[in-house]
Amino acid sequence: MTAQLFERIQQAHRQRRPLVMGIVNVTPDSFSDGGRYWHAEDAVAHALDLASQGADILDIGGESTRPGAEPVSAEQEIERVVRVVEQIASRLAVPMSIDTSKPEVMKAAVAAGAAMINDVNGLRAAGAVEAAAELNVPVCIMHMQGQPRTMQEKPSYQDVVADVASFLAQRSAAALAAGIRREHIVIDPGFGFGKTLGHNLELLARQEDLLAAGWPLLVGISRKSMLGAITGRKQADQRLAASLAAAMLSAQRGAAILRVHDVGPTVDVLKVLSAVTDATPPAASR
Ligand code: 8Y7
Repeated sequence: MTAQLFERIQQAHRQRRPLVMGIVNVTPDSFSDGGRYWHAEDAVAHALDLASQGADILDIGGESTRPGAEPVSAEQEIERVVRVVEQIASRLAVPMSIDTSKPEVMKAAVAAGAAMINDVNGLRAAGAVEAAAELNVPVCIMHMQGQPRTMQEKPSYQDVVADVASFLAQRSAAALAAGIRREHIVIDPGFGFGKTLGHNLELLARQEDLLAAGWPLLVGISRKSMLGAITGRKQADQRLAASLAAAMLSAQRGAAILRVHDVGPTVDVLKVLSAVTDATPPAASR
């Protein structure tokens, strides 16, 4: 029998060999008013492409969580993602996570074939933690300060790493209390979600501190504006090299899952890291 997704995540965490999660957006872009079918087919084609590039997990999202994005209803989100999840499940064996904060969407997507929940809101919506417990799948609990629409206005922390770790400890305790299995919990510092460039850099530099709680860590930095700020590249699709450098740094600091747009190039980065790790003598003999 092939290993369950949670076992693969735990193994990636223990061995410090991250899985690659490919991003599949099912959100209509603001410049296009093309039919919903078109967007669904597009998303499925993109998922097939990411799978062929070596994605271990596909993250399916029907609501934009970018800074300034407007919220969508549960009905709209379900309409966008369920058909896509079903079509991918019928064509691919690659497990999917559902990127949502809404319990109704979690239930509909898992019924359609999703095998994991990715909640940027850390299971704080009414009914979310109970839904995740009932669905009995791995769940990523992410930290965010504020709400997507306004989170970048004035992010503020005492000590960003300690504050994020404390939030994640509280939310994972709430998850356990609601009956979510210990081996199903994954945490995420939420790069770019209510954080300045300085906060994001400190979180990446001190990423190992977040491993102390023992949970596998998911990291999403791919193409984010922090990389634009560092490199001066204003267009997100010009941030491949910066994204690969960040993926490497995060992998070296113990990430268990890397959430990325550019799956194939990230897989190559991880192969190089793994090859050098395999060739590194144990500390005692150095
Ligand atoms: C993250 C995420 C986004 C992240 C997790 C983007 C949905 C913004 N970022 N989920 N989602 N972690 N777990 O630029 O960092 O991809 S959306």
